Parts: sequence; C-alpha cells; structure tokens
Amino acid sequence: MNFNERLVELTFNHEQLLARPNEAVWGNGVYERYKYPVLTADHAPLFWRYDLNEATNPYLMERFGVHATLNSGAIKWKGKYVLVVRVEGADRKSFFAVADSPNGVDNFRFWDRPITMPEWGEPATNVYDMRLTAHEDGWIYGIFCVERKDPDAAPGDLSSAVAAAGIARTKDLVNWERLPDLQSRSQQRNVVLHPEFVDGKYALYTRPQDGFIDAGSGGGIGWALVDSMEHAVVEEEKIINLRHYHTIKEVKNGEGPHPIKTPQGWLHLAHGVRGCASGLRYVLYMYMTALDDPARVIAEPAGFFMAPEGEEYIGDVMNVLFANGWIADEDGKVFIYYASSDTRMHVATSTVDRLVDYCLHTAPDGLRTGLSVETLNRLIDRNLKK
Ligand code: M1P
Repeated sequence: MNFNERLVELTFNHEQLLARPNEAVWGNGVYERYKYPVLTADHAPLFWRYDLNEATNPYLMERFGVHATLNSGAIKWKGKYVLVVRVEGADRKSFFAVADSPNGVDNFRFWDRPITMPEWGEPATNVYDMRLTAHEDGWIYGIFCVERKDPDAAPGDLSSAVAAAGIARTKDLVNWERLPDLQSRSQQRNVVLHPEFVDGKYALYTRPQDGFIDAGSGGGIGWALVDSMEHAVVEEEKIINLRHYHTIKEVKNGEGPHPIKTPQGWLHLAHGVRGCASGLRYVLYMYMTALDDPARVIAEPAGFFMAPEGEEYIGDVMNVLFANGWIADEDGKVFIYYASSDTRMHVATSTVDRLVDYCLHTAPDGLRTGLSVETLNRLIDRNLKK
C-alpha cells in the first residue's frame, strides 16, 4: 500500500470511529452504561500522531504516540458536552486537550490543539486529572494535579515525586490564566472547587496525603475555605468524608467532580481505593451533603456505585474506575464520565432524581458483616410480605 492509499484508509477508519453511534446497554436502575467508550487513544486526531507529509514521512509512521485518554473534567459549554481530557503520550507525559460532543454519548471530537497550560513555579513534570468548576464568580476554574520530582529524593531514586494542586482559570477553555499552586501543609491531589461561595469564601474539597502515593494519616476527603483563588492557602482543613477499615475506601479516597446541587442536598461522586492481591482497586462511590452546609454528610450508600466491568478491568493500570467529570442537564439527566484502568473514557447516564433516590434509600455501610445481613433481611422481609 502506498502513502496515499494508507492515508485514505487511516482517515476513513478514524472517521468511522469518531462517528460511531453509541447506545445504552446495561442498567441496574441507578444508571446505564454504554456499549462503547466515548474516547480512546485512537480518537486523537491523525494530525497529532502522524507527519502527513510524504516527503518527510514516506512510511506514514506515527511520530507522536498517544497512549491513553483518561480522567477528564466535564462541563456543558455552548450547548455541547465538553471534556477536558487527560491525554497521555507514549512518553508517559499527560497533557490536557478539549473534546466535545453534540449529545454527550458519542461523536466526541478533539479540538485542533491541546491546551497550552502556562507554568507556575518549578515547571511541572506532569499534569493530570483536571476538575472543572464554573464558579459563581464568573470564571471557569481548572484544578489539577501537578507532579514534580521530589527534590529530597535520595540519589538513584528516580520515582519519588511531590504532588500539588495546580490552579488555572479561563473564560473560553482555550486561554488559561495560571494562578499559584494551592498552598497546603501536606501534598495534595484530587482538589476540587465548590461552585458557590460559602460564608463569602471559596470552598475546596481536598485530599491531604502523607506522600505522593500514600494518603496515610490524611484521613479522607477534606474541606477548606480560602479567601482567594489568586493566592489560595489552606489554613484549616477538616475531614468530611472519612476512610474506614474493610470498606471500598480503606486505603484512599478522593472527591470526583464538584457536587451537583439538588433540592435534597449536594450529590457527590468520589473514588475509593482498597488493596488486594492484584494491587490497588479503584471504584466509584457516592454521598450527599446538606444544602445549608456542603461539608456535612447526610447520606452515604454502602459500597461502590460503579466498579470495573468486562473490558474496563483491563488497561494500563488494571482494576481502576476513576471519575472527575459529570454534567447535569437542565432536564435532570446526568452524564457521568469515567475512565477505566487509566486507559479510556466512558459515559454512564442517570438522572438527578435517581441518584438522590440511590443515596437516600440505599443502606449505609454498617462496617461489619452482621449488619449487612440485617439490612438484607429487612429487604427480604418487605419483599416476601408482598
Ligand atoms: O492509577 C489510578 C489513579 O491513581 C491516582 O489516584 P489517587 O489520586 O487517588 O492516588 C491518580 O494518579 C489517578 O490519576 C489515577 O487514575
């Protein structure tokens, strides 16, 4: 096959993939999964990956490897469903790129260029997992993990890193103003900006951690009020969603996207991590907090909301679901964007009403097996009486 024939075939196959209709295939009443991922590495534009000039690339080889499309922030923007995607290259560096879809479940297409994120301080080795918040102050904020090599790493230690929360804001998702990283006593990842002022301050969900990987004494998802996003400093941090022994979040947890406001309270999506023989297992869970106090938990169903299924188990980092983006439409439909195994993006759909019902009417974790059996027997009693 010559250069032109191969280019025609590549272009045809790429367009087929991008235009492929998606369909809901599975439901447990709480949400529907979809047949196909919404974004994969293969969705990256051909003109990102190939030098399309026959003179300089006669074999039509890839010149820039795109390896994964994962943990994406989400926002409804000018009538479209927009993801700020973590794109990971073959070189293991992540960067952000915007993709949009007319309906939220298929036809996602990347914008022509990745985001050029200005640096702040020591240039980042890696950036990832942006949470988007259209704040009531009028800006769209993106908070993301900034990873730098640990300056105190012992000689020969080429793995130790330091995590901080990078902050940027935009009005158009193209031009970003970088603000100073969040100042905090501990390392931070999974920091999320609440969309409303609380007591006149910006409110942040945090995840204090002892080290780059280890949440350790961090305790869980934290809450901090800061005076300004231009110099955001965590003075006081309280843990609002704790980790517990023998639960889906005993090792770590982290806030997903910012919570959705509902008449019954704030709906939260988060990830929980436990250890097992095959490594760490990441699942999604939900909880609700009070409308008048977004830091006060009012409901938390037991266990996971979503866990890997089928091909979702397989990928670069196995047994992982991670979500940092969702979109609630005005009609109450909710699009939950989640990544599987740090490799590809999926969507699940539900409604605000169903998610509130799930949170308020699913029993909490009793933290021991005897109470789980009591919960089950209560349900069986009610069903057998019918
Ligand atoms: O590999 C799974 C996830 O690991 C980290 O999650 P956490 O912040 O909870 O430690 C992140 O690197 C995340 O990007 C990744 O998906």
